[in-house]
Amino acid sequence: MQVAVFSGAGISAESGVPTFRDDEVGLWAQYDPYEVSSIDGWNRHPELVWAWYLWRWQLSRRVEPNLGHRAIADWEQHAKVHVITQNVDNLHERGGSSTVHHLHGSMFEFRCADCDHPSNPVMPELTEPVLEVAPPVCDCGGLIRPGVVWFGEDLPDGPWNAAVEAIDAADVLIVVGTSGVVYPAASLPERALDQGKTVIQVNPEPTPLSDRVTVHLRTTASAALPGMVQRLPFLLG
Ligand code: BV8
Ligand code: ZN
Repeated sequence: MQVAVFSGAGISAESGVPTFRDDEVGLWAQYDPYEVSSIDGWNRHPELVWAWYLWRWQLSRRVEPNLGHRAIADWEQHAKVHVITQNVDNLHERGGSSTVHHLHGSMFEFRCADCDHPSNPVMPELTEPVLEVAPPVCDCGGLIRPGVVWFGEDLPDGPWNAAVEAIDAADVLIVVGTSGVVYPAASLPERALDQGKTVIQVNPEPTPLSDRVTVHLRTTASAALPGMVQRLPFLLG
């Protein structure tokens, strides 16, 4: 059996990572999230964007994978599992998943915004968020940026092609913790539905997919996913 999992910020929420649409508590609440996660925002005020990522990077290192991440990793004992994530944290990998496709990159990778040279910058230990921090500078003079895909940037071909292949090969798709509004990522569950596949959504709230999915479990990832591994064979008949 081949299982594909399509995840968003909601699966990291229970680990203590604010979702993308949470009202950012504190300093960046005054900014439109797209302002600090778009290529235009970076070009306008790199120090604001760098400080936001620095803070999120700090948060993500201090939290642990939750029961949802670990359940998805446990499924690998029963099926081939491809995790397709929009998240830029590394909680799926730390939760034990071995095949993770990061459609929107990773906040744990850095490169020069000008010459693309990979970078491993010395990151200051912040005890509290700081609104603006000057990004490190590459030897070429360019600014160091996080290895994430910002709004207005193309997705990386490798993870995208692997995700499409995983969707096409899957017997069942689990969509967990995403509001399903960001494209082209959000087109992947639609692709599975167009192919007539079983799609199970796990989300306490309705999403644009709710009317089309096979089953919408209106609950959290950590409540639904651990028990699902036993049910999957029955769901597939
Ligand atoms: C692209 C990385 C081609 C950064 C992210 C105008 C100009 C330019 C582009 C566009 C445009 N108009 C539209 C576009 C396309 C744009 C887009 O889709 N915009 C949307 C807003 C309409 N897309 C792009 O720009 C993409 N690139 O199109 O390239 C191109 C190139 C140039 C010009 C034009 C086009 C790139 C998009 C990638 C952006 N990067 N992240 C970072 O993370 O720091 S997006 C970011 O938000 C996330 O990665 C994620 O993908 C996205 C949505 O967040 P979610 O993960 O869904 O989280 P959210 O908070 O929204 O929802 C959480 C859900 O979890 C909720 O439903 C909640 O109920 C649920 N939940 C909460 N708790 C739990 C839970 N579920 C389960 N259990 C729980 N406990
Ligand atoms: Zn450079």
